[in-house]
Amino acid sequence: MDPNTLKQLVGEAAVQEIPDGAVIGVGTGSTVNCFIDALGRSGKKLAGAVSSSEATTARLEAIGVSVLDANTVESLALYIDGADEIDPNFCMIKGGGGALTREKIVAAMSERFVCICDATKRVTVLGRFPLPVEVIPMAREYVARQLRALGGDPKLRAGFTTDNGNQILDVHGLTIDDPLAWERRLNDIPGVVTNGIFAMQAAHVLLLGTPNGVERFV
Ligand code: ABF
Repeated sequence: MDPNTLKQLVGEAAVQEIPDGAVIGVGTGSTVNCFIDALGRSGKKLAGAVSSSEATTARLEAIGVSVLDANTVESLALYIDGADEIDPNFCMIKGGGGALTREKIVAAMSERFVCICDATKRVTVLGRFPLPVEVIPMAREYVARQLRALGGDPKLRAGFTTDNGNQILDVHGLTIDDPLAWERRLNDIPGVVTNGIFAMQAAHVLLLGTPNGVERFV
């Protein structure tokens, strides 16, 4: 089954997770785009959505969903988003799409994180995918030196600026065997806005697209 079909399957399955009339958080990426398209086809009514990126905002508004300012919402019923990697404890690497900061904020606002991805994203230990780290531009080289001292090989994501006006270092060569400790350690580096380890905001539900259909794990 081709990857896009798997994304469409999990996108459709995610629509079923949404309570009627809910306010939800929506992530970013191609799998999330399949979810938004399925939501548009479903006729399901939402009270609104908080978006994790300008790209997702545009796609939600195109299907008539009211995109709310996060500052006007206290909590969200659930958060639906993809991942670059997910481990057996539902800790993730995210940020390949460059939206990790707003994704982590909206995930933190949500009661339940539903991760939608295909089986290729499952790993035993995080780190094969280069870890995105959003940095304040004036601190980029300082942060890069700290990441090298931790054993990483940071590469500037060329020509890319996040929705927040920051830059991203993609860090190769890390073995993230303790995601929570690594997330906290990277958060402590001055100049780091967000790192792409989602351990404090791990998923609660995994909808996994497989050749046999969608498998649901909790
Ligand atoms: C997004 O989902 C990003 O955090 C992550 O990089 C991306 C995965 O994108 P895709 O669904 O296109 O594989 O939330």
